[in-house]
Amino acid sequence: MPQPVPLVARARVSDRTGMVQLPGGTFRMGTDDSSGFAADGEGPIREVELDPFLIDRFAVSNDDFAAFVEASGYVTEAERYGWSYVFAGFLASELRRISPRLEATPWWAGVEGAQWRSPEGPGSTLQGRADHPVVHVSWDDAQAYAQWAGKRLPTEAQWEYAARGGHEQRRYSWGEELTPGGAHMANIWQGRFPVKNTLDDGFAGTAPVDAFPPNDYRLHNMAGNVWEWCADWWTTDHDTAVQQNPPGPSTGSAKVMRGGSYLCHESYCNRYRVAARTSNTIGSAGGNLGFRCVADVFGSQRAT
Ligand SMILES: [Cu+2]
Repeated sequence: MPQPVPLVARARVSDRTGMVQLPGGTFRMGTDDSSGFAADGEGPIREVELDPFLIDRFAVSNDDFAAFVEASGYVTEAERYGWSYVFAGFLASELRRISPRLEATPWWAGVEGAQWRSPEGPGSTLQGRADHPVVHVSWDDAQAYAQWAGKRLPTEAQWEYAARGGHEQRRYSWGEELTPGGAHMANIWQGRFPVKNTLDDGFAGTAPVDAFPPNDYRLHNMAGNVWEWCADWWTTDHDTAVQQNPPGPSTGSAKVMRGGSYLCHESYCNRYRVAARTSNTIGSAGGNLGFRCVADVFGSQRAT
């Protein structure tokens, strides 16, 4: 057996702009922490082995997505359907009045004309948000971007391994405390959800993709800001045998999302924890859902 090398020390920035190469190896995925959401399938903890891979240091930005659309002529699903979900608190009163709400989560309004270029519907623009994560992109849209970029969506195991930053079983991607020394480490909700956001972290909606300190793998916003699509179909029933490069279930009805968003709040949904997870159907889009990509390490082989 070779001596284990600290994972953090082995991560290095790749030649490929904005990506970092992670060493792979074995890590413990999930959590058995009772303060999490057991029904989400956060546990049980299981050992996963991964080959080395490259991952974007940032979520795909509006500028990145614009380059893709310009080059390919791609039209997103929210544009084709003609509407998407927007946090009602961001809407002008007129739009708020006419936009239907979701019954269980009335802070979500279905807004006609909401799409990646107009995140709050008609009249809203990306001005000042070129470096914010693209939102209102479905899983299919994210997949199309990744293919164009010569990349892939991360498997859920890759995503969680990356988010953990080389540390075993911490609560957050930066450590154990939500605000160490009073510092905000992620773009989440402060105040009383969903009526009052005190903006202690500086942001109501999305923040720039490089906002907040990176984790120890130099990855930004693995918690908060926007949920990130993963490649895997959703399940809450995990294989506990040691798995190598698990791709998730072979089929399903929803795809995994990880990381939490600017709407996550301690009292209601603390899904900015590094083991937290949720799902959405592949055609779904919303104002707090984006993605980042991974790629293979060209020509490399994992030492066995
Ligand atoms: Cu949440």
